Amino acid sequence: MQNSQKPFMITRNLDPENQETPIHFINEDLIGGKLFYRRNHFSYPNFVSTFYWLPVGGVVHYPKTFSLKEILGLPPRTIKTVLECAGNKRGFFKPKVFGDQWKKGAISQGSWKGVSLRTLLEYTGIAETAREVIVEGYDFGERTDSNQIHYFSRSLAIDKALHPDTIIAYEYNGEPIPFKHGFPLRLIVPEWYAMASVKWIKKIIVIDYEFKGPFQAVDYVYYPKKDSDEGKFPVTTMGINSTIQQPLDRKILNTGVHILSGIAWTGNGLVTKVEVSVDGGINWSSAQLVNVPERYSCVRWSYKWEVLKTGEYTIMSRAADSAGDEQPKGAMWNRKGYGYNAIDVVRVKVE
Ligand SMILES: Nc1nc2c(c(=O)[nH]1)N[C@H]1C(S)=C(S)[C@@H](COP(=O)(O)O)O[C@H]1N2
Ligand SMILES: [Mo]
Repeated sequence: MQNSQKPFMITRNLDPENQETPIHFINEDLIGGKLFYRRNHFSYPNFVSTFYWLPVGGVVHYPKTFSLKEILGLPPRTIKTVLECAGNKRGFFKPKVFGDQWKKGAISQGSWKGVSLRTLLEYTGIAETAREVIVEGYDFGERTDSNQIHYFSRSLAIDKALHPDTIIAYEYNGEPIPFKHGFPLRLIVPEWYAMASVKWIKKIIVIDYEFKGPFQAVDYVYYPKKDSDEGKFPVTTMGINSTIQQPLDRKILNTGVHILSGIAWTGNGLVTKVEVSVDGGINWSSAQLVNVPERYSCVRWSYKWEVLKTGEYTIMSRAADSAGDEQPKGAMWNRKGYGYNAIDVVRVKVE
């Protein structure tokens, strides 16, 4: 019998649209546009894509405005990557923090085709004094903290901007990028939390100073203290992380064999190991990696669990990466709730 049931998005907000992926029910390697989480700071932008041009200026030798056709004609680069919102799993921080209470679904994976930002900057050249590259989106709105209107824009330090895998994408999974995910052009910055991957690119500006826009210098900054900004530092690469997809939290199971499964990913090298505990973290066993770890991508893992005794069980997953990082027992608390990557936990009852 064919199972025609389909998962749906989990709504956190409608305008701006913030919806999470039903990650527990997704086994595909590439997440299609329909179930790709949506995270927006503002209402969707209005612009006429038939008149689309991309200006690249600032401290460059030859400022240039690229047509879409020109960009499509440059040597392409395709990157399969995870995009994870820095606020993914925010809802699990203790004490709780303010902001959308994302659970585990503010994450996607897909294949992005485009041109290296580096290639565009080779056409314009960059001044010796160049320090950062600002990428600005078409969407804008008023911020709650300042009542000022801002465009969504972010910068990258020159070395990151010139990394060949930092691309200006025009295709997602072999199709033009879906509008909600940044059509026609979106910056993709692998290994970094997804705030860096600016959608609906309006312009690119090379600067010789430090960019201080609010999505750079106010938001997407870790503030370890509740009442002061002491010790703050910017949000950049994704931490080592894993998510148990099955079984779901608080599931009731029978005795016998159950396959525990999930995903693991990192912004620092490769996932090297995923371990599972079925006794609340006392004993750990290696999970089987279902696919060979690749840079930028999720690893799928599974573990065959035979349970003969009834009772309550705490199941955990813990991943490690080639940078030598391992998921911590508790996430590093920070006021805005970014980068939650504690060991994943679900509880089940066997009866
Ligand atoms: N122009 C623009 N780009 C943006 C954002 C935005 O609000 N506007 N949100 C950022 C954040 S915080 C995330 S997590 C991802 C979300 O991308 P998605 O909606 O395609 O999942 O886009 C990033 N790029
Ligand atoms: Mo995000």
